[in-house]
Amino acid sequence: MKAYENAKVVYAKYGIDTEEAIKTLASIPVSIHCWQGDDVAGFENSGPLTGGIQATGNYPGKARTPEELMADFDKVLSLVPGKKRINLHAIYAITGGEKVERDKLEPKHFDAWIKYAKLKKIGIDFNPTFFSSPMVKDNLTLSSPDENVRQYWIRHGKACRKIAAYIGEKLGSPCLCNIWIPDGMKETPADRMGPRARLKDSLDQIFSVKYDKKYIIDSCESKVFGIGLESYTVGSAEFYQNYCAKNGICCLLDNGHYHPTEMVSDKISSLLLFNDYVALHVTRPVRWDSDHVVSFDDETREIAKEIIRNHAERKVLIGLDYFDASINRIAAWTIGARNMQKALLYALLLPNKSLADMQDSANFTKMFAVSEEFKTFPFGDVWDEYCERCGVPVGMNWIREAEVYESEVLSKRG
Ligand code: RNT
Ligand code: ZN
Repeated sequence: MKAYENAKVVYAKYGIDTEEAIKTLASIPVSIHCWQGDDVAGFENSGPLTGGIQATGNYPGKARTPEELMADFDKVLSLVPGKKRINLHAIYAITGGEKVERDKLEPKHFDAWIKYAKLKKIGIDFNPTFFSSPMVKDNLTLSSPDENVRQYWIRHGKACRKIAAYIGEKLGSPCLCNIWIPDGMKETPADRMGPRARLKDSLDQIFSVKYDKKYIIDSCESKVFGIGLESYTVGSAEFYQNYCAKNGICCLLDNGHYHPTEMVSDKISSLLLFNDYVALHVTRPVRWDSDHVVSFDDETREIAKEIIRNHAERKVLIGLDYFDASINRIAAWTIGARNMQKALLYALLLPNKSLADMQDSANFTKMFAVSEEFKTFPFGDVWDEYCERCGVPVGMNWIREAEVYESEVLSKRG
């Protein structure tokens, strides 16, 4: 008997319909970040990556142009099953060689990406880029005491929201526009309130322009610290949770942005109770916000479980955020995206209702025992079947394709 047919029977014994799981999985979009393809470089050629984030490694073959990045992303799309979106940053504007200041960016600079997305039948998400710029002054942007600097970044934020709304309208799918700023301090500040008050005012100005929610979903991403900014982060978790709650904006949780034993999987339900949407940056922090490739690990599965068992597939906007420059970037992209989807499928193949009943009847012994037993259920056979139906390589076959692409395309890049 085919492995999948066997798995189907095994799961059916516990009331789990693998066909239903496959169908649901195919409907959940995962927004794949474009910045894994070039170590968050973008197309401005304006200098190093700043903002307290870092891509480490020097693996050859990174994309240097829009054409290369799109070609690489094509490859990834062919290796990752299911529904995908592409997550862009403002520094990936396609300006035809012209230098365009961040505060002067326009929707037309993303027309090529819109065309690409239409061709690939995927949605686009968007991020203003508040880092890697000479306009970041003393590590501050929207919270800068220098009014020139602050206004520049406010204009950038406004320009980006206009672009995001345009993208959402053109593609007929709301574009998540996520604001993350690196603003912070290496040393203990003398004034914590001042920068936060300025950030609050900057956001008020940026969000004063109203767009149709059909086209844009605004979010803000908090953080605990960055490299060289260890002592103070202006846009902290409390700051944004309060700002977002008051202003009807979506919180974006990056699971590298909390204290090491603080889990994003535990935060999702609280936010779901009060909000239309919760956005995620799924990543893998190793000892710090290292942005390692997403693994099929406990926390990724736990995040997926929170989405699935709360039936929040439409409310939780799943995005990936990592940038590993030490391995083949196509493989890094593919592994992380496939792992996110595997985690969702894993969660879909659990007896979620029975487990919740065991919890409510205080049968914690059985709840734990059953959860552990399911770890060795034939989940992989359902995953393989899913990949096959989606027309992407099954099991390890994708690795060969990434290797061929490396030798035929990536290795030829200077
Ligand atoms: C940084 C944030 C942010 C960036 C991307 C490139 O710590 O996680 O989301 O990683 O915008
Ligand atoms: Zn992030």
